[in-house]
Amino acid sequence: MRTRTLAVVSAAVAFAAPASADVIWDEAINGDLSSDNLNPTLLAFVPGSNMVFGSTSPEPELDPDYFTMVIPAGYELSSIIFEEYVSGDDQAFFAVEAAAQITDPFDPTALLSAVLIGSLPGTMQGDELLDDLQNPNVWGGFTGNLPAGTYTFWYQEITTTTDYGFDFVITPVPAPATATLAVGGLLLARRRR
Ligand SMILES: [Ca+2]
Ligand SMILES: [Ca+2]
Ligand SMILES: [Ca+2]
Repeated sequence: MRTRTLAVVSAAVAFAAPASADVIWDEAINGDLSSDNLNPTLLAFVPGSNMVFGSTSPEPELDPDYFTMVIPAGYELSSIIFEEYVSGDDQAFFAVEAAAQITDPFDPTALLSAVLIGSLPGTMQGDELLDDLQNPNVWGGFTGNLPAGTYTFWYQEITTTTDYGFDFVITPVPAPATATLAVGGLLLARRRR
């Protein structure tokens, strides 16, 4: 059984929290993730595992879920595991923009990547999703891990109620030869744990 541990949800203390398999947001506890594409929920992602659980429903009104992460210098998003997917439909929509918002839900131009997940092999519960965002079946794409920066994710299902969960894994960037003092400090703090 999965143990859901609520992590501190505050941008101010991001990366001060311990690195462990934390649930950083669970809609059953913390409430709905923002449905406003221009004002996503800012989640305090930490090095290591960051689990986000939620649900969407088309009724009484459509419930898109938008949330923003900030990856600091020296780190990268290296994995997104589809932890949970319970749906009456066979697929759901998942997208990311390299910004603190989803600029326009009706225009994919600003999106970094958009995919349909939950139906094809490799996009099912338990699967890695970063490779699908890199090589999307809907829009965009990118090469390699997501580097330091601000990203907003968008999850949506329009036909049925859906429970979902993601584990966003943030790891130090390899090859620290060019690391700054600040990054070195972060790495040192991580090694001490
Ligand atoms: Ca929502
Ligand atoms: Ca929701
Ligand atoms: Ca995959």
